[in-house]
This record gives sequence, C-alpha cells and structure tokens, in this order.
Amino acid sequence: MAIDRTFAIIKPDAVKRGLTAEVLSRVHAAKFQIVAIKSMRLTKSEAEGFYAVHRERPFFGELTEFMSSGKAVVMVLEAESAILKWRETMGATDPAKAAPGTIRKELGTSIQFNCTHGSDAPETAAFEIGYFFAGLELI
Ligand code: 3AN
Repeated sequence: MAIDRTFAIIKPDAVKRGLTAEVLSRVHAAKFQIVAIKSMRLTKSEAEGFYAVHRERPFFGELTEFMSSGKAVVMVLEAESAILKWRETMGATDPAKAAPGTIRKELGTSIQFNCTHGSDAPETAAFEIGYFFAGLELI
C-alpha cells in the first residue's frame, strides 16, 4: 500500500458549530499526517471553481452559496491509502446513510450540511490540493 495525499475540508457548518477541534481529533485518531492546513472563507466564485464538476447538478447554487457562507478549514492529509481512508473516516455523503462511528454520521445534519469534504480519486485530489495550496506549502 502506498502513502498518498488527499484534500479535505472542514465545511462552514462544522466550523460554525464549533466542531473544528472534534474533526481534527478524528484526523489524528485515524493517524493522518497534516501536510498543510489553513482557515479561509471562500468567495462564491472560488467555491464554483472548486465544485465545477457539479455545475449541472440542481444543488450547485445552494452548495456554492453554503460553501462560501463562512470560514472553512482546508487541509492536505497524508497516510497509507489516504483518499480511501479519509472517505471511510467521513462516511457516506448523506449522514442518514453513513456508517456508525463516521464523522458524517455522528456530526452531520443533512446531505448538504455534512461537515467535511474529501477527494474521491487521485486525479481529483491532485486538482483540489493544487487549487488551495502552493508547492512550497506542501513540502
Ligand atoms: P462527496 O462529498 O461525498 O464526494 P458528492 O461529490 O456527490 O459527495 O457531492 C458533493 C457535495 O455536494 C456533497 N459533499 C454535499 O455537500 C453536496 N450534495 C450532494 N448531494 C446533494 C443534494 N442532493 N443536495 C444538496 N447538496 C448535495
């Protein structure tokens, strides 16, 4: 199994509810290394660029509105099979369908307010990491 990197967000719903430390403790408990991390508020157009693959979906407007509604914490996580491992740590997109013990099951409140994001494949991880972080931040 190879060490790889994924891109993760603690979304504005989780930050507003004071859950940043709770999510980070789960990051550590799952034994990820945090390669890079920052707190930022996305503009609407930055959120639209990030979620460009979803632009035809009916929820694109509300999704990008929500993602630009407050501070988020963006980070690059490293581990063995980090992409898969972080998706397992988060749980399914819809908290109602997420497995017990996952972040989305325990902390999420709806399919939109599901607390965290994680890349779904190596190509998306590469795009998403590069969208938020410069090379010097990733050494
Ligand atoms: P995931 O984040 O689990 O990869 P995607 O890629 O299907 O899920 O969806 C991207 C984001 O869009 C989700 N994290 C979620 O916040 C939002 N989303 C997905 N489906 C819906 C929906 N039906 N209504 C509102 N937001 C949605």
